[in-house]
Amino acid sequence: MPPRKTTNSAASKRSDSAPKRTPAKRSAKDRERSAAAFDVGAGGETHQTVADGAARLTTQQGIPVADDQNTLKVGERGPALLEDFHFREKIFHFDHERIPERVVHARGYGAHGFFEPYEGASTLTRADLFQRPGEQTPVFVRFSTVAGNKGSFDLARDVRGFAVKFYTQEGNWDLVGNNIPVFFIQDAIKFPDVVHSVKQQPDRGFPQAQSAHDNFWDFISLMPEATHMVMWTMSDRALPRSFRFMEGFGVHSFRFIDAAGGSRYVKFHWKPAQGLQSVLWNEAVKINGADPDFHRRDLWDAIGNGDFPEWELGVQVFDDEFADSFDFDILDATKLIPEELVPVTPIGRMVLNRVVDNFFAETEQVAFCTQNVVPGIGFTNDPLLQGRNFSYLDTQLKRLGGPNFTHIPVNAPKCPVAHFQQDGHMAMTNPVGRINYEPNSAAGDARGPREDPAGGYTTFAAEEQGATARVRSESFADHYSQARQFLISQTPTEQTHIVNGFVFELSKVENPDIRTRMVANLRNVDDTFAELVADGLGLPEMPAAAPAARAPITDLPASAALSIIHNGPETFAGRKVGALVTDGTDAELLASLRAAVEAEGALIELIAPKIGGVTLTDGKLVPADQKIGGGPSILYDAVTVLASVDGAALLAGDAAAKDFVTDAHAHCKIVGHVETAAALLQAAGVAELVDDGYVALDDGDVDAFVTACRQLRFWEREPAVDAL
Ligand code: HDE
Repeated sequence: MPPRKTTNSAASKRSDSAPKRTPAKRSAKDRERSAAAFDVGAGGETHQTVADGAARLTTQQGIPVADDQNTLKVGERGPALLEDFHFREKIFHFDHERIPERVVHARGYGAHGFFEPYEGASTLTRADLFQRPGEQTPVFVRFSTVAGNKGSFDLARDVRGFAVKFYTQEGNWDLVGNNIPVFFIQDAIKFPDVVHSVKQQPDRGFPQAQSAHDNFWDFISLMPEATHMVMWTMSDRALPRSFRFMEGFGVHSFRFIDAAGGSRYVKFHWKPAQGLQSVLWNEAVKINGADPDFHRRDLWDAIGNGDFPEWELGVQVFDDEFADSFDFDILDATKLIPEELVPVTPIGRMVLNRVVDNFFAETEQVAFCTQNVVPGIGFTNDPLLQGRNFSYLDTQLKRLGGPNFTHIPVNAPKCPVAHFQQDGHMAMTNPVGRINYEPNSAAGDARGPREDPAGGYTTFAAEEQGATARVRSESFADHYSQARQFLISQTPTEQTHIVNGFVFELSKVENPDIRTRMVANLRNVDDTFAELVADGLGLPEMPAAAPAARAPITDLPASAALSIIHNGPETFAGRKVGALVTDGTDAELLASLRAAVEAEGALIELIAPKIGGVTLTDGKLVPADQKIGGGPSILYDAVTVLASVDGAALLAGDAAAKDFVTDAHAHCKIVGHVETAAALLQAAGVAELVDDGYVALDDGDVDAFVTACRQLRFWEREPAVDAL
């Protein structure tokens, strides 16, 4: 077949496929319209054909397509024909591209990697993936926010989901956790209520992806059991700098079953090798505008750059004796077990080293189910966990449209699968042969699979007794003691952020009674703390403390493990410096700065007046990574201001350049600067405020800058800045 002419002429293409009308029959108006349609329809695009060696375009049925630009019509302007099967199939498929988004955790981002156990893990559980030290088990991880819809922004003040699917040789194990070790509620029956209260209000359809509104705080203020959790969600934990810099928790107590069939309780912890790090609220608000995809981009870029994020899996293992002696019920998901009481034992590590090929196929279709456990891992009676074990399977049916979602590659086990389940929507892996039932009298392979009493999953034989009742155990009644323990475990900087978090959120609440009720609850956590919140809200008078179901324990010791600042990294590795440059920036300094930052395992991006770049002192043009305004300092962990005298004079009148500096200062970032940039610092209003978080780079001491960056923030500046 002669290659079709590649042309901008839609008219000539149209004449290939559309029934022809003789020019004589066309009115002048027709010709005019046709010419206009040609101009608009062509849109300047080149119609690309197989002539350049590309694969042949087909329909879903494999039928080769000759024209993908025009629907089938009668005449050039005539009615479209229903027989246009290519058009109908294309639009039909497009109309059905979306599947229901997750009712919670709709916005998320996933990646592939592996898990490998350490020596000794096999003594704790018979689970196959822990048996052979160093042997890799593939994993898929999806991080998420909870409240926002799929298209919401990444830096919501919210809990983050941390869901891991282990494709073990004995089936898929899903550890569906969060980045906060406790939860809002104790019993699964309240889950729809807490989720309704936080998501957009049903009449107006907003607010989106935020808890700062009446419905949420109304519910929370009436649910004392949520107090511990909201201490966490008002803290920096709810504003992670990156998925890479946050912890993960299984939250519930699970069971480890060992080779002898013995059971001990276990709580799971993921600790990031990169150290913990969060952003400030004022920063988060701005990041959401500048880059709503900040977290997903970070993960995508880090893996793409070969800077593979890594977490250590740790476990707190304990027995009934500890459970009985503990001040709280180990089945209560609003409580944690301090690491000082039961240490976290590292049992393996997880590395994420591969981004998805297709977001929809993998990240959107991945179906986590808490009830996916493997031999060696079991449940407890935590009423939240028991409820989840119903919910996740049920939700997958709705989202993925049928019972065969395990046939989708991201959900399919990577071990042999054999059963007599069959048919249903989209059945992809189908049994062969005649036998689809058991028992059967067939022989050999034709028999199909059989149960394995010794190696198969056996539920731990827990002794259970009691009368059927809808009750909440008395052992779940303490709602405030651990909230207080969390508070006193924070550094003063972090405590201030928690106060600010409550003040911000409750200031968005329109009904003053809700604010008062919430402060009344917080009095049970700590009086001074409650007073600070009340003062921030301008509450006319302090309410009496809310009646507590059980008097709080006030002498629980602080736990350093609960603070982010106490668990920061010792390096600046994995972080990013934003360097503001102009024409005339010192080439030598920039080169040594880049070398020092990269030697630390961090990245540097150049931000310049124009994306085309700047000419340095050596006369060379270096391209920029961002134009000022597109690369505000909120997107970086530390900044340097390297403008030349002329460049600084120019930028002193540029609002985005001034914001770059002012924000870096307000967000307590480490700022490297040169004397020549003084005019910009002056214009940004920080020239007189230079403190120990500023590093002068004029003498080329780039190492001092990198060393300062390791502290991530210069928190001593914060009281003076008060960037609420
Ligand atoms: Fe979930 N949760 N959840 N949850 N959850 C879902 O399942 C549910 C809870 C968590 O990246 C849903 O597939 C109930 C605690 C994560 O795909 C749904 C209860 C924790 C993800 C569901 C809880 C979580 C979900 C929605 C109370 C931390 C995202 C879509 C009993 C330990 C997984 C879906 C992903 C998702 C139900 C409480 C973590 C509706 C009923 C506690 C990380 O099934």
